[in-house]
This record gives sequence, C-alpha cells and structure tokens, in this order.
Amino acid sequence: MTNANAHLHSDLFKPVQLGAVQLQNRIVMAPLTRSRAKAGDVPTELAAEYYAQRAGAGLIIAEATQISPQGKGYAWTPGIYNESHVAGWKKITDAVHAKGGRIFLQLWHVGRISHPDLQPGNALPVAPSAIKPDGNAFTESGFKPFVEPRALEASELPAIVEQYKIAAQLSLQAGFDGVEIHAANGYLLDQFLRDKTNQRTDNYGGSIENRARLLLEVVEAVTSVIPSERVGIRLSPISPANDIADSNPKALFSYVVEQLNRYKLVYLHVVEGATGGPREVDGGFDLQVLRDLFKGIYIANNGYDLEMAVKARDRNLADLVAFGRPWIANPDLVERFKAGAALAEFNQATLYGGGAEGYTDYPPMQQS
Ligand code: 8OZ
Repeated sequence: MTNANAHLHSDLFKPVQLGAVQLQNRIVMAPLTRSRAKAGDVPTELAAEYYAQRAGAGLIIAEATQISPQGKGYAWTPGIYNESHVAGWKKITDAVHAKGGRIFLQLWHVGRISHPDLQPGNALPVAPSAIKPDGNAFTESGFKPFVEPRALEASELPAIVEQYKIAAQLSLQAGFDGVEIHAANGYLLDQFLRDKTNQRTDNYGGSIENRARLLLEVVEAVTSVIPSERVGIRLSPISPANDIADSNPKALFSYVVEQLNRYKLVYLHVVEGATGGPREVDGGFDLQVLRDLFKGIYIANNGYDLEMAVKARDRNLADLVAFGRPWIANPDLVERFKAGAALAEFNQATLYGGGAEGYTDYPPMQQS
C-alpha cells in the first residue's frame, strides 16, 4: 500500500450503526442552507435530485427547516409544518433511500435571526429577550438590517415546544430516518442557552438550568413522540455565529450535555470553533470535554479535510465526521476521498437562491 492510499485503512469508509439505521460510512453531509424552496416553504423536486446525488454520504443531514412560519429567517428556506411539506420531503427521502443513503432532517426556529419581511403578518421576530443582533437578514428583496425582536412571553413557549414535536412526527411521516434538533449557530434554542442573548428574569433565564430549560423541553417533547434513537442534536458551544456569546460556555454546555444524556439521543453533532470559520476561538475550551460527557455518537464538524478526518478516527476523537461546504461542488465526495482526487470549488454566486445552476449541475468526478 502506497502512502497516497494510507487513508483507505481508515474506518471512515466502513459501515457503522447509528441507532436504528446502518450507515455506509462515517462521512456525514452537514446541513447546508441553499434557499431553493417554493412558495409556501415547500421543497422542490430539484432538491430530490440534489440530495440523491449526495446519497453516498453515510448520513445526510438535510438543510435547516423551519418548524413554523415564525421560525423562518431566510428567503426560500423549506418548512416542515404541514402536509405539503411532508409530500415535498417524501420525494427527497425516497430518492435518497433508493440510492442506499440515509437522511435526517434538521429542525429549526431562527428566533431573532429574521426580519418582518419573512414573518407572518410582517410581525417582529421573536427571541428570549428584546436584543437586536448585529448584521443583516437575507430577505427575498436582499439583505436588510436585523431589527429589535420581541421578547417571547413564557406563556408562548409551550406552543413552540409543540411545534417541534409535530415537526418531528411529520419528519418521520415524510420518510426521514430521524431528526436533528438545531440548537446551534445563534438561533432560537441557542439564544435561550447563552447569556448574551438571554437576559430573562423568569424560569427561562438567569441560571444555566433556567437557560437550558426550553431546549430540554423540546428534547423531551420530541423524544416523547419519536424514538430517541432517531433524534440527534447540534450544538456550537464556542461559535459567535449570529452575534451570540456566553460568559461561561464550558459550564453551560457541560450541563446541557449531561442533561441530554437523560434522553438517550443517538448523536451529538458539534460545530467545533466558529461556524464556517476558525476552529480555534478566543475564550473557547477543549470540546472533547463534551464528547467525553456524551453517552452516544459524536459527530465532529467544522473545517475538516480528509486528513483531519482520518486523524480524528485514528485518535478516536470523533465517531463520525461531518463535512459541509465540500459537498456543494462534490456530489460524490466519498468517492473522491477514496480516490484521493482533487476537490472542486463551489461558486459563491449560486450558493443561495436560484435553481439548478450551482445546485444540481456539479458533475461527479469521472465527468469533471
Ligand atoms: C448559512 C446561511 C443560512 C443559514 C446555520 C442554518 O448557520 C444555518 C445557515 C447558514 O445553521
């Protein structure tokens, strides 16, 4: 065996069990927002082609998908809250399964990372506290500055928890192998967790226990209606994405992970570092602490290449490794890794919105 093929020894390319399902390999397609849904937040047939092209992943985690109209924060993102969403997603899960792939859906509520243009009745986006994020929202008419959100009443939270529960049930009806609760990247659940965005004085703010309450209620609700071996979660403990921060992330996320163990979730998916940015972050901590605490499968993500992924397996630092951006222009990413082939670069201009261009037209390697 030549050194160039040394990576083929890695069990990255071997099947592994993930709760109820067997994966063909340990390489995951991370959730990627592509903003190509139709009116009514319905995913398209083009999305079925796009995901089927990527079915060589051990697991696809489909793009962040809003659990309610209020949970939407970007133009043209898909939903999972009614029958047309179930019908739309069913075509996608069928297409992926037909090619031997496995697919989870990422359940999303953006909280304050939205804009009245994207909200029902042009209402204000909601959040734990009325604190405006820095930055801009991606609306159908371009980028617009974020606004100061409306702080949720505690009495509104049970309905949001219920929406996660319904979305989980609808996801299984749509043929997904499971769901990932999106508690990362500065969206609603993360806004409750971290003290820069949560300044509430009720049972949902203040102490770590209180800030983790909404997330744990969501986990409890989701695992009460679908098997916990079909439920994963994503956290980004040290990421500043979407203008978020915490005064003691190690204590906060250690508590969260310890509590999550009560629900026997199938995996913990961690964005290691700044989302889409550096892996090392000021004020960060060693995220292996969380892996050690969690009694389930650990999916590592953020800035991995093949060499890092092989090392992560050799040193047992992760069970599965999720790649995001490399999947965009490399639909056959696993085959390219095996072959040691060069990776194609994606076109930034066709990342969000539009149709087939820059979405389903990236060729597999033999045609490149
Ligand atoms: C990039 C663009 C739009 C959404 C996330 C769902 O950060 C996202 C997202 C990323 O988790």
